[in-house]
Amino acid sequence: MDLLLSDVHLRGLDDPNQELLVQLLAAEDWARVFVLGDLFHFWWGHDGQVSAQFVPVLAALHARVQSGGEVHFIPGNHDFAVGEGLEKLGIQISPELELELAGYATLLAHGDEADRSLGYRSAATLLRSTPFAMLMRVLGATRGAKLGAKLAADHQGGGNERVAEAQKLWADTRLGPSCELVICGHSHSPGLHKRGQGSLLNLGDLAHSKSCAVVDKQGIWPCLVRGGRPVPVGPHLPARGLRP
Ligand SMILES: [Mn+2]
Repeated sequence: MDLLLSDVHLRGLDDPNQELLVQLLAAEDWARVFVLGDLFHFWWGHDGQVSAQFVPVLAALHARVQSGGEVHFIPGNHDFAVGEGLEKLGIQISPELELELAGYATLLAHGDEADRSLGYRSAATLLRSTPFAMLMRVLGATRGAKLGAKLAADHQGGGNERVAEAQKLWADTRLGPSCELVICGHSHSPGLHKRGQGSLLNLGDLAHSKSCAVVDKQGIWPCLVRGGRPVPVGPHLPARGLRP
């Protein structure tokens, strides 16, 4: 079975969602774990170091790799400067992933690319600029993390419906003969949407909705985490053979 999750927005050792995710990662012998971005509320990869604040979840992800599983990480807008620390743990990093899931030609992405608003685009451009990277280098890990925590938008729960609508239109530009399913996060609005040329599955967020998805032989199941385990909710995408 595979596990798909996004938007945990982990803040540190005192964040109860860190233990929740550790439990979820240990709940099954997951063949593949796909983390679709914003695992951390703020992450900056300083020289391949990892923050002590996130050791429990990093150890749990590394344990999946050591038991023969695959762990894939698609950086989000809160953890795009991923550095080499995660790769050293055997976690595979890619900006997007195209693969077959339950018989569907699938694209996995964080989903922030859908937000073309000026405010979001200018903030994203600034944070990804060379001067900002130089500033983070000067500040170092501890002071950099303090600045990052201030800059990271304060998610108080609830989905962003404007972004969720923009993601439907963005998914339409990606769906087609070679892509039948788009899976993303970012808007914190879980939902399975039928579109003209395929489907869009938004994973929602593990931070507040406690939503994720599981893939097994029967198909792709939107889930809520209850007692550290994924519990299917709502309609699922039934598995099928790949089209010739
Ligand atoms: Mn995001």
